[in-house]
Amino acid sequence: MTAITLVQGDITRQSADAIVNAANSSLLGGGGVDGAIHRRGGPAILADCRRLRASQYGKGLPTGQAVATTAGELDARWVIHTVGPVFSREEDRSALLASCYRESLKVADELGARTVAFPAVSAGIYGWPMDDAARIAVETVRATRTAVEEVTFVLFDEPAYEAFTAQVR
Ligand code: AR6
Repeated sequence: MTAITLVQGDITRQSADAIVNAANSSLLGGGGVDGAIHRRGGPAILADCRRLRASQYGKGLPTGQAVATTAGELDARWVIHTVGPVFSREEDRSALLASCYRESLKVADELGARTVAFPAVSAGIYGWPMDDAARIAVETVRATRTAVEEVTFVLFDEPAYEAFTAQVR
């Protein structure tokens, strides 16, 4: 059983074996959590991302997938970058959002990570409604077979924290 913990705060201040980044396909950085992780983690993360682009992901990391790099200066061993779907009212992309959590946990298992911190993937710049993002996140982690012992959702603000709290009750 994987324990689920909720924290309100900045994920770049979190200590965990692996910290998950809500990245974009380019893997070359952006705003939101992605910007914060690269800022605080330092240039080693981007250097790893560039290597991954050159070796494996010339066309970018597909939505719903995950890949690990060093965590640089962060208090973690790895950053797991995952690409959430942009929210759409016309098309149900929930399976892709669930895939982000599943694939990140799969990468964590491959690395031997026992504690993993997630942000609310897709629930910022990508526009996913927070309540639904929280439901998919919690349901997917609960349904995933993994050796990860603790998943911590690090929620940036009070509404996000409340949305996740409603799901773990
Ligand atoms: N710690 C924890 N949560 C955070 C932090 C932080 N330091 N900063 C923001 N959040 P977002 P997305 C919350 O936009 O929606 C980037 O440009 C934020 O309030 O970071 O998946 C990427 O490069 C929200 O609840 O990720 C992509 O282009 C949640 O984290 C795009 O944004 C996710 O917001 C990805 O958009």
